[in-house]
Amino acid sequence: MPTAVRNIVVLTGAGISAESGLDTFRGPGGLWEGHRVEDICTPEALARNRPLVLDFYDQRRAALGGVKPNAAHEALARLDREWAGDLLIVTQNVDDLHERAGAKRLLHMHGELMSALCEGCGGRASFGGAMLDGPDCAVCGESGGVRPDIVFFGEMPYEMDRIEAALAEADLFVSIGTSGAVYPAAGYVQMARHFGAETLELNLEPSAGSYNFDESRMGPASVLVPAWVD
Ligand code: BJW
Repeated sequence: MPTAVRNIVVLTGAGISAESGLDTFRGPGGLWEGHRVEDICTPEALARNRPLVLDFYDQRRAALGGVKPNAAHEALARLDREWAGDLLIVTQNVDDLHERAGAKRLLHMHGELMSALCEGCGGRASFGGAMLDGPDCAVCGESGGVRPDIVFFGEMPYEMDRIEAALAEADLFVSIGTSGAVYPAAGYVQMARHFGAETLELNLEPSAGSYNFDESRMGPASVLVPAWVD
């Protein structure tokens, strides 16, 4: 790590959880194989076929019980514990592997599988069951309007102000395991550069925006992330 670095923003995507056994979204064997994204991951799809969407996320929530954090999540948790400067880990992932590894300075910009969102009151509450069973909102008590706390296409990601403030102060921006196909996260490398940060990509293969990074290292996250952190 260069000595001038004090404030770090880390962006993670599905690739960091791939070696834990969770499928990525794009490419062969991706999560949406067999599902068209527009059938699952939009507010319109939820309105059109609520049971299909609830079942898709119920299955993914259940699958979390069978996986565990890998060396890349653990290395970032170690960085979180030991880094004296500012650090923000922004994950696009809806799994809970960063927090299970022990990361604290973390936010989930695309929501969380283990959380429920009430369409009535807007309340968010941790949730570990099956939504197809028809849960009540833990905040307002109403039934029928609880949905996965997931940011669908066309919806505003969480904590945009906090992320952009951290990017404006960052000395180093590191992107791990993301294809750079989905905005606004795909634009963070340019934003960080604009504010003067160095930029580093750690990914299995060059992402869509690879040319925006000062440095790109290619390989599995379980190898590259510990090598970068330690
Ligand atoms: C490894 C590895 C290993 C594998 N080690 N690496 C036209 C132009 C620009 C934007 C738009 C547009 N039309 C519409 C938009 C906006 C839209 C968008 O970006 N669409 C694109 C498809 C073009 N975005 C939105 O709608 C967002 N909201 C929004 O924009 O609000 C308005 C706004 C306005 C102004 C400012 C700010 C906001 C919302 C996006 C919501 C995304 N939701 C999802 C689903 C989450 C729930 C779920 O899990 O089901 O989030 S989509 C899906 O993609 C998921 C992911 O978080 C996201 C990113 O995917 P990710 O993580 O990059 O995974 P992959 O599979 O793509 O890549 C994995 C990578 O890992 C690969 O590169 C592999 O090589 C690598 N890898 N194994 C290291 N072992």
